[in-house]
Amino acid sequence: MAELFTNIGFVKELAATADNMYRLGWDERNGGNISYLIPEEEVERYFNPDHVLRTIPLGFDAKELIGKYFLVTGTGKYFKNVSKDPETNLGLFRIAKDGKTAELLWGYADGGKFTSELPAHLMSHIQRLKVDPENRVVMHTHPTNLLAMTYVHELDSAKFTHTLWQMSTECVVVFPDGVEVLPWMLCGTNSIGEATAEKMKESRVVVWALHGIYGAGKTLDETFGLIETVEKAAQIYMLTAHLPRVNTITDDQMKELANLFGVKVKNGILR
Ligand code: 2HA
Ligand code: ZN
Repeated sequence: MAELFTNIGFVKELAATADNMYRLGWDERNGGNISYLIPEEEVERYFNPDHVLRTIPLGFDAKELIGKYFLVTGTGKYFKNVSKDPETNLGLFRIAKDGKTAELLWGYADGGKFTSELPAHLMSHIQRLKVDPENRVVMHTHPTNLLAMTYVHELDSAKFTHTLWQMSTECVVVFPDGVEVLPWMLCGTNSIGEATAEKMKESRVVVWALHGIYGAGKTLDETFGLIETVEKAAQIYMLTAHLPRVNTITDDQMKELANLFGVKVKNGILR
């Protein structure tokens, strides 16, 4: 039975995403975490919703998400191990009627629990669902170049966004809502969760300075692609920041791109 569960589409999909992220060097040791909202009818194809293995306190109030199911990476677990042993490294739970408890239906097989960053994940889901009812994914990871960039670039969100947009032609089209940057904050807390969710009102990408990134989207592919694009831009920045800039993408060119692709760019960034 356990083996059967590892063949479920959404479990395989999340494991493949963790593999890709690990392979790119973004998720050293237990770095990174993913939460994936699974529609009730999908869950009920495989699981008896009345069969709760155990309950785990959330540590905050997620009443907006009561009854929703999430597949989430485990605390202390390594991305490199997810596809080898999904049942230990992932868990599928429902937010209980009190809004403050996770009802585990599958996973965390060694007695573990969800990521320490669950507040930032669930608070971000709540926020993104208000902006986009189809949002299903929140992803946190430590992309190398993006992290490096937060050591050498001003942390002003508008300036950071403008620099990233200049770093490759497709950026303004892939993340027209830009990135929002948070200063260094203590991770794993409700306060960084609240700050992240607040930023998620404005943007699907939130940078945690000197730590990593949060991305949100409708699918795992889309969210991974979003972070991949931001990270590629940061890589170009880190490859060129110390060299004289001879050429650049101008604001007018970015406006032309936005017009061509029909995207609305965040206000206050292009002149
Ligand atoms: O869970 O990345 O931010 C490991 C982390 C914490
Ligand atoms: Zn982290």
